[in-house]
Amino acid sequence: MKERLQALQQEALAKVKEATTLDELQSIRVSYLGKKGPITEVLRGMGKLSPEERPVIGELANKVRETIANQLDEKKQQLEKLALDKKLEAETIDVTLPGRPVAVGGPHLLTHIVEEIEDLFIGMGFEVREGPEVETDYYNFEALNLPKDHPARDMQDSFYVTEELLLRTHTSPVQARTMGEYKGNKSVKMICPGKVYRRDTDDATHSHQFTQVEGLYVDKDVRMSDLKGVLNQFAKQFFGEEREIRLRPSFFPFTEPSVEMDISCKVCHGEGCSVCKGTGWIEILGGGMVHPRVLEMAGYDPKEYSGFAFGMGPERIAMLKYGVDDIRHFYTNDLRFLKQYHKA
Ligand code: 2NL
Repeated sequence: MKERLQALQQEALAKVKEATTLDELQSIRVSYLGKKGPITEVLRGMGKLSPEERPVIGELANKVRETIANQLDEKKQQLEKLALDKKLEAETIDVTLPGRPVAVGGPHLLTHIVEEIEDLFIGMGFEVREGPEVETDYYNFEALNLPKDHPARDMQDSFYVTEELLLRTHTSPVQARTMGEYKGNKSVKMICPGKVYRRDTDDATHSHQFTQVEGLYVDKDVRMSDLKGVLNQFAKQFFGEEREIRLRPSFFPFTEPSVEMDISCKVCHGEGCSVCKGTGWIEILGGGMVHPRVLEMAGYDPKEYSGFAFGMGPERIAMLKYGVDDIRHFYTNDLRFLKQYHKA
């Protein structure tokens, strides 16, 4: 019996040593140490042994069982470690691989232009103000000297939300609101950039939604010469020191007198060419002295206060500065167009 146990141990240990998978180990464990295994069988047959032999064989059988079990455990750990190493090896990340490029966006050309305009006016002491895009009829028209029967208020020209509400057709209502807030006791020096809406058919030079930057300076003793000085400063900083400006008489319901401002053509410097259509000048904005009715409606006494106002379209300004030939380029988001103007 002793020999049989020793032989079993040897046999089992040899099999454990050769085993290469966890499944194999498990079947060795079942066949040698299981309830129907040879060692259990030996222990079951102990009754037939003499009282002297019984403790010796019992001890040996337990030892054999223990030895086999220990070896099985040890081998199991080895195989598990091997499997883990293999798995880790397969999952190795090569940190030296170059990364995938990430597409980086940038400010839209219009955003860039508007910020540039803002900076120039901030530099001259103007504050930047914004207001609602859905406006009341009062602030969009009435407060700007556009009475109910004025042709600019035609339903055909504006997007109405209700009888009294519409998408603003210019950013002037922001200025009318600001003057109203100041209650006629304070000077106002502001610009207001933002989106405006008109019921137009889109083409190369028209869009139903576009951008406007308007400016307003109200104080005691503001004159047309102040308007000319501020706009001249703006034009030279924005377009270049060599550009000249000129003012022509014009008409807007909210200013009197009204002007339009041209800058000298950068291509021909006033000689006349195809860019300026032979005139030597390019129109860039409109403005004038705030109409006394507009001051009055906002709570200012026109005998004490005066002001100038102007408005420009950043799309038109960007088109002139960069030679963009179609206003729709600003809204159709063709990256080939937009990327040309990305700054680092
Ligand atoms: C243009 C012309 C203009 C104004 C805007 C204005 C605002 C107030 C009072 C008086 Cl609160 N005027 N704004 C005045 C003249 C012209 O815009 O061609 N814009 C694109």
